[in-house]
This record gives sequence, structure tokens and C-alpha cells, in this order.
Amino acid sequence: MTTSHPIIYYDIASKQPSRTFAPNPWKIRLALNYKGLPYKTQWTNMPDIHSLREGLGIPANRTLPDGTPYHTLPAIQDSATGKLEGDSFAIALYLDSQYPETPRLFRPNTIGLTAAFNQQVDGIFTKHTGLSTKMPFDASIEEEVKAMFVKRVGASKWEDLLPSPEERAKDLVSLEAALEELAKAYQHTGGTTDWVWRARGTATEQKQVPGREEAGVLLDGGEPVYADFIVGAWVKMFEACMADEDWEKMRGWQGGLWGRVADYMERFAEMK
Ligand SMILES: N[C@@H](CCC(=O)N[C@@H](CS)C(=O)NCC(=O)O)C(=O)O
Repeated sequence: MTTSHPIIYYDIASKQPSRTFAPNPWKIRLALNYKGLPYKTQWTNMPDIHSLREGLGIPANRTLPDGTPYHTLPAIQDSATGKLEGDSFAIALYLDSQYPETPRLFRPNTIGLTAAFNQQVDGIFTKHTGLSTKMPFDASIEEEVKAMFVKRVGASKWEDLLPSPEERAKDLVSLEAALEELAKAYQHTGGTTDWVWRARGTATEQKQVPGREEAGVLLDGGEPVYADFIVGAWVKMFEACMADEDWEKMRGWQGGLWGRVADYMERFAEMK
């Protein structure tokens, strides 16, 4: 039964107006809206995620390169059941099992498959997060957030984390090539990835595949599933955080597929 008690949904705060921008929170924002569950967002500044989760009693779920655990979002607290969950995939599973009468995120027997896809897609985009050069943090915490990232990677200053124009150009070519492979899943083709030896993209030495049929906006058509929200979340993150001219390029890659995915996800993007 859908409950009248709202789920508290913890998301990372942006500058005003508050909006989701980070990929894992996006996955759950899209999922909650798709399922039509009543929820209320509690926006949390990035430097406060640690104390929030410790206060709620949710264990850390990521580790820094030196082994120190650190806390992340999304997390949910379901006041109907008392359930606390602090990992996006586990939240998606919980929502389907607790609210089975709402639209399903997972079709039967696809949980392992979707978990593997989650890892694969996270890997593709994480490799290219250097392109997200305009994270929309509030000015009041921006310096603190930058200092957190600088300390984490053992750099001496924020500017050292930003890609040079040459690195950015290389990253764009590499992301386009990786997305060329991902686009095959939308066309139900696929096969062994070949971009390692025959990178594709718009760089002058590369060629686009001729005669591509327009790919559908969902992996399997019909209704979306969690796998669609995994990709949709990352595409929305890049839309929010990339330099405008880079996003304009990405929108148009693979016959405009990523622009269509970003636009489609808008129907599940309400910030409640
Ligand atoms: N495995 C976790 C990963 C969550 C995660 O990495 N969240 C990022 C945002 S996408 C975060 O909260 N980062 C906080 C930080 O880096 O301090 C999940 O799927 O929920």
C-alpha cells in the first residue's frame, strides 16, 4: 500500500533553487517520482553528510584511497516502516519490495543484471567526471567543498584538479567513444567493445559509424526500468555540471541519443 507517511529523501544540496545534480541521488529521485511515492526531500550540504548519516545511524558505504570510510547520499528514511537505507541500489530494491503496487523498477529476475549494469555505467561516467567543471554548490560552502576534494586526493590546490584544455579535449573524445559502446545497448546490438583499438568520435582522426538507426530513449522500450534511471541519472549529472559547450556536444552524440535521454527524464525530475 502506498502510505500517506512521506519518505524522507536525503539529497545533496545545490545552490538555490535546490535541485538534484549528483548521479546517485538522481537515480533515486527519478525512481521515487516514477513510482509516485509520497516523499519529502531533506537537502544536505556536502560537508554535513557525515554527521547526518552518523546521527541517523547509517554506516559509511565508501572508502577513500587511504582506507578511510566516508559517507554519501542518497539515503532514505521511511516513516511508514522505520526503514533507513543509505545506498542507491539498496534503496531501489527496498522501494520495489515495500511498495509492490507502484510501477516496478526491476522486471522479474533482472536484479543481478541491473547491478552489473550499474557498475558498468558508473565506471564509464566516473572515469570522465573531470568534465563536470561547474558543480552547482552554494557559494557559502564552495570553498569548504573544494578543500574536501583537494584533501581527499592529496592535491595542494583546487586548480590542480581541473583538467587542462588538452586533457578536457581528450576526455571528451574518450567519453564519446565510451558512449558509442553504451548506445549499442539501446539498439540491442553490443558485442565486444572495440573502441580500445578503434576509437570512434568526432576527433579528426576518428570516424562516426555510418547509417546508425535512431536509438530509442529507453533500453527496452515500453515503461522505464531502474537501468534507464542509472543512465538517465548520469546524463542529468553531466547536463547540470558540464561546461555548456561540452554538454551541447554530448547532447548531439550518437544521433542525439543523450539529449533525448536527458529530455525524457524531465518527466521524473520534480524536486519534491
Ligand atoms: N554506493 C553509493 C554511492 C553514493 C555516492 O557516491 N554518492 C555521492 C554523490 S553521487 C556522494 O554522496 N558523495 C559525497 C562526497 O563525495 O563527499 C550509492 O549508490 O548510493
